Amino acid sequence: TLPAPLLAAEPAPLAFHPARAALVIIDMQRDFLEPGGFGETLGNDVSRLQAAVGPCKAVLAAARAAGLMVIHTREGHRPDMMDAPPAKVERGSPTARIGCAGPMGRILIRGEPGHDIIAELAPAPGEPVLDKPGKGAFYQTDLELMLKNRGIDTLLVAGVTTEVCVHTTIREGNDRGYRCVALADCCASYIPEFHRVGLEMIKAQGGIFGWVSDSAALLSALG
Ligand code: TIU
Repeated sequence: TLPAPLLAAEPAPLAFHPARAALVIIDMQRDFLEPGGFGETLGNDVSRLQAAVGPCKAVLAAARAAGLMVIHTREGHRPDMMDAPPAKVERGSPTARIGCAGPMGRILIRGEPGHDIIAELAPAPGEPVLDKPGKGAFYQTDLELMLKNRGIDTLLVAGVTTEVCVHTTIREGNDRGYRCVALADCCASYIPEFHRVGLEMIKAQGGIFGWVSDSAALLSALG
């Protein structure tokens, strides 16, 4: 068997087996990245998330070429919104909250154009697309079962936003025993300071709930 590649990361390099690693791309949806979607209704400048698209594209291509498991997630709710907690829905403005009609269809609702993953990062046939009702990818989904069935022990995490869904997923994965690596330039936030500090939090205290690496390091490790 081939030696495990070493991924340059902080606070320390990490050896990983490509057959036991999954690239998890979090919520690269039109609702977060394009004007008129959920992210904008929350008062954000959605253009800030564009920085992650190119690096995500590069790691997605490399992961596919190396045969890594690739998982895409989408945050959103059933059209009947029975899975949307009132406490989450009621936080938005009454005319532009989850379930309201917007330029890309109903905001954050499954099946609507805004809920789709952006075209640049479209899932390939055979790549699981995981619909999640919350911020974390483990909560009320079959992610853990899929990872267990494939013998995955390392999660390479990309997507948006760094301090919300990426963080929550890494925290959930860390508690379940997965080595979780945030790919810094493949993640982005509406709030640049939160992106920076969010990454710092993961790798502080000796890597308190994960590692931080980036696209160049992953491409080099897979190359
Ligand atoms: N608002 C924000 O920063 N993020 C979210 O609501 N969801 C995700 O991070 N996907």
